[in-house]
Amino acid sequence: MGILNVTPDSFSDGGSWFEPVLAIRKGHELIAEGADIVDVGGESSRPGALEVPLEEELRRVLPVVEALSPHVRVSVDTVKEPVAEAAVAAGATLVNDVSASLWPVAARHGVGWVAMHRQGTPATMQDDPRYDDVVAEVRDLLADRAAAARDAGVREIWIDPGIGFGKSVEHNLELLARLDVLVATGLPVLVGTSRKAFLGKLAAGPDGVPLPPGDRLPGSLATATHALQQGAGMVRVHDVAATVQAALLVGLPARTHGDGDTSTETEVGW
Ligand code: HH2
Repeated sequence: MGILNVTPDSFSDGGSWFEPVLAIRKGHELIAEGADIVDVGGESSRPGALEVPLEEELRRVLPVVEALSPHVRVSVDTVKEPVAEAAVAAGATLVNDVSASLWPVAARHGVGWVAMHRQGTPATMQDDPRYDDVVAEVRDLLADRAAAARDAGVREIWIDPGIGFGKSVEHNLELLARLDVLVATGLPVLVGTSRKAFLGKLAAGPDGVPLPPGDRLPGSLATATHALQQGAGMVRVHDVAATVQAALLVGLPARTHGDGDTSTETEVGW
């Protein structure tokens, strides 16, 4: 799943493709790099982010969804029901829901739904996140929501531990280390670590200064391949080409738009 933030303020790519024409071009790049899904979002959910008014979020997201959906599967990254509704009408077939509450939209329209776990809201979620048992609490919440969605008739349900959403560095690492617990629910698992702050903190130099988002590719690749090896069915990433390559190199059957069979290709030179 390639990330396409049509926002001025996303934590790593904010403002880079805020104009629809640039966002659509970026979407085509993600497709060419091997994204199976392009995830279009019009509101940042980074810690401290402010809510975007409904009309503005619709203005950002809809032209991009409409332009890309004939070419690739499009998901809409929103917590607003009217945005999810409108994006589905414009061609999105997956609702990526960091609030884990929009399953009625997916049920009404027969589209897929991603339920992500978060504690708190972006305004305060990183202040002092606490859990007795982060892995069990995340699993239980997601399993409950998935059961409600299934009862409502949703057929495609993904669960996502919500790395960085009301979680300390240790919480994130524990969730990644025990991903098997989520996989054991039998629901397909999506994981999003790409360029997130905990990677910058873990890789901080001797001065203790965390790496900025643009320098977090190594950690992003390591955690994405780890997640896939632990049984995640999908990773949500900014750097699609590098992630596909990393997944292939460790022997994972990364899906691409071809048939994925590279065995007959001739190697030239080194
Ligand atoms: N992370 C972000 C946004 N949406 N959706 C799912 N399912 N899982 C995630 O981990 C996830 C998500 C945050 O990353 P990004 O979109 O790059 O940043 P921002 O929220 O600042 O736009």
